[in-house]
Amino acid sequence: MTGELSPIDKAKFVAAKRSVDYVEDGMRVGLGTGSTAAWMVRCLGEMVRNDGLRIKGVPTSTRTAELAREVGIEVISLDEAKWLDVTIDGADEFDGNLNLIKGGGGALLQEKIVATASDQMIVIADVGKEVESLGSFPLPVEVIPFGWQTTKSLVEELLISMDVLGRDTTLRMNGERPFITDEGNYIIDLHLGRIGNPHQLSMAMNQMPGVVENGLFLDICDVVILGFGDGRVETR
Ligand code: ABF
Repeated sequence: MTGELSPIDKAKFVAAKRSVDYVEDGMRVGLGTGSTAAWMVRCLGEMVRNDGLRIKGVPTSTRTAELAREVGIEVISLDEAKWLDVTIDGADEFDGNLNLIKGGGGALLQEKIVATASDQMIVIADVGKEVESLGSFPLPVEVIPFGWQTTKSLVEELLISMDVLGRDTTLRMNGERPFITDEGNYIIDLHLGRIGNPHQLSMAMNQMPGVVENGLFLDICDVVILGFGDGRVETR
């Protein structure tokens, strides 16, 4: 399954491989999105095909749904599952309190709904994702296309009123056109540098009518499995 891997891919792979130890027969499993989560989906697929593992997977994006079916995992919707035993997903950044920035891949809304509906959320990451404080990675905010420029201005005003260091905001593009999420929305990336009070920022942003959700995952993650380029794995 792996062949010759670069150190970064090896780090992602070993974290993903360790995470499937948390999955037991009969579980309903939230399947994350991104390159690290894709390794985890492939590992689970191998266990389904070779070891007779019986699980039901709830994917967090159309990309993950396709991959899960391809590797032999039974895919159901969150409404069919109602509640999940565990969700395993990647992240863009995590801090010492296991708070996260997610959404670099554009799937933050489904990822947050699925993670919140799980007894346990496990994050798998390469060592480059560990930070002292969140914010170097641009914070994605999913917004309704209607009036997105007005919403963007309101977000900028909020950043000023909250004295956030960086205030640059950009509409995420896909070539010449805005990037469109699985739910048909846009994403505005906030280049903040450092987020002093993530709880306050998250709550204030989510009160704006045009904002659907933001990429701060606070008090949701239970465990981070961290992979290193030399094949080591640590748990936070
Ligand atoms: C998803 O994929 C995201 O929330 C995060 O943006 C991204 C991480 O990607 P990768 O594992 O490819 O670094 O989990």
